[in-house]
Amino acid sequence: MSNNLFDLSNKIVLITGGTHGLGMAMAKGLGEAGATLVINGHSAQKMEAALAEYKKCSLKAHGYLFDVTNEIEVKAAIAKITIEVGSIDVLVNNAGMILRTPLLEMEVDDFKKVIDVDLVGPFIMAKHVVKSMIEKGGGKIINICSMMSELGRDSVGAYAAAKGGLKMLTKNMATEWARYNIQTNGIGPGYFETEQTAPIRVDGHPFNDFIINRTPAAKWGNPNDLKGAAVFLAAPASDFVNGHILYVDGGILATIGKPIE
Ligand code: GCO
Repeated sequence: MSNNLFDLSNKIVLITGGTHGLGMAMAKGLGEAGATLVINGHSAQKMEAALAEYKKCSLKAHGYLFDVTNEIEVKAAIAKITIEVGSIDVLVNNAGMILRTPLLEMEVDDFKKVIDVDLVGPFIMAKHVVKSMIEKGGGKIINICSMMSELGRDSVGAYAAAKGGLKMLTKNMATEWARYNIQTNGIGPGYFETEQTAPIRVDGHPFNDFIINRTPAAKWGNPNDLKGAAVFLAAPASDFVNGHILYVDGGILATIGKPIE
């Protein structure tokens, strides 16, 4: 069996929202496997700090600032990346946002904003990256889903709608593009130690206790726990995997949970 199943040398990986959090952790894993990283972000300050971090880790990384929900910006950025770095082999649709507001209180514009970033953005990105993948005979798309692709939770209804949609969009991308040797899959992170979850993770916060109880592994995930899933779905090892959402959740989706002691 080839020992290159997990080798990403000579692969160009574009990861949206790669300036921090889970995106940076997955990007580091992909870079450590040999990939050249193309990092999307929307903050020049965060990008500068992120590129310094990737350099400190001796990883090849290029930064591009653009809004994944703006098709004109996406088209221009992908054209620029293709000229300056090369054509994209792996797209990781990681950029996302969340607004924690009960549906009854949520403004329609806020609902639409979450859908735009978390669902329409990945569609726009994939639509414009897949063309060159088809031309060169293959590629990989990894959409970052969520526990909310499967479960609801108070106050994250827009996010759940978007991430549930992203799960099905992943399956439809797989359906339409697998014939071109493009594998489209998802990663569904459980609850991780990130900026996004910081407000609900503080010691003593009822949600923190809830997650520790609800997760069979009895802990929050460390972003580095996602590296393996990202490398697997970006590498030749997953060349016959299509439309699969790989949940990295410490067992949350495996169980109904246990009584709170
Ligand atoms: C929340 C959390 C979750 C996690 C992640 C779970 O408010 O419930 O932010 O949404 O971030 O998406 O998979």
